[in-house]
Amino acid sequence: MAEIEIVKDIMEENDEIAREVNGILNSKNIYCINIISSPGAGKTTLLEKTLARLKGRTECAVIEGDISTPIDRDRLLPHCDSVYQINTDTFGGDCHLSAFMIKDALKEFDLDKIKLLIIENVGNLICPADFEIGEHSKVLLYSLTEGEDKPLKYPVSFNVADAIVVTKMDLLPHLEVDMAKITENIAKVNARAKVIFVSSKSGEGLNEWIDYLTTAKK
Ligand SMILES: Nc1nc2c(ncn2[C@@H]2O[C@H](COP(=O)(O)OP(=O)(O)OP(=O)(O)O)[C@@H](O)[C@H]2O)c(=O)[nH]1
Ligand SMILES: [Mg+2]
Repeated sequence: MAEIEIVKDIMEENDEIAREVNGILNSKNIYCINIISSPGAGKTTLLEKTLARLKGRTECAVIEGDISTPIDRDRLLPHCDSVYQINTDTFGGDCHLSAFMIKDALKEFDLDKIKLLIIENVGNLICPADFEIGEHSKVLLYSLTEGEDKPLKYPVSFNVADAIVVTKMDLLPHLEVDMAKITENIAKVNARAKVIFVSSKSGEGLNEWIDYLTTAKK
């Protein structure tokens, strides 16, 4: 019982800080998305392409979340000056980002110069779905190589998403993947999310993704 109370307190405190973060972002007119996926679904690769396309159009900042290493930050720095890496091993190795980490990270940016804040959460299809971090929308990436059953096995992550981006579409000819099943299983757990099919390698769907990102409303 006591353990349940502690977990409840942690979640309530996190939600309160998330509301604070959201308020800061709103006061600066910054739109924020939280990208969630399993490890390796293609988050950083999609961000490389996204930042390259948005250069000169939209002022972006990125917060990278990983348990350790600055690898993803270093991949994005050539495309964007404002990239900050959070390594959760300094907070005990959490498998997700928390709102207090984002609140601290905001101090690293000139918020008057940013229009879009993209947060790449720790690669994990379970914990990030439970933690609000002040974002306006959650985007779930789902790569073709993960199999058709993932929406059914990880329903919470799929359900909280405002948009679901099916990645690595260029691999379709090489995989035994049933696209109808993928679409059907997504719809079973989340019928309201916008679903976008992309390949960061071939460029398929990237225009639609960029349109979604730049026209998304708070
Ligand atoms: N064929 C193909 N491979 C891709 C695509 N996008 C990413 N990859 C590959 O998938 C692997 C993982 O990509 P990342 O972008 O690092 O994935 P991630 O989700 O950021 O990974 P973590 O941050 O570790 O969770 C890399 O080898 C990429 O080159 C794609 O559209 N097509
Ligand atoms: Mg990554």
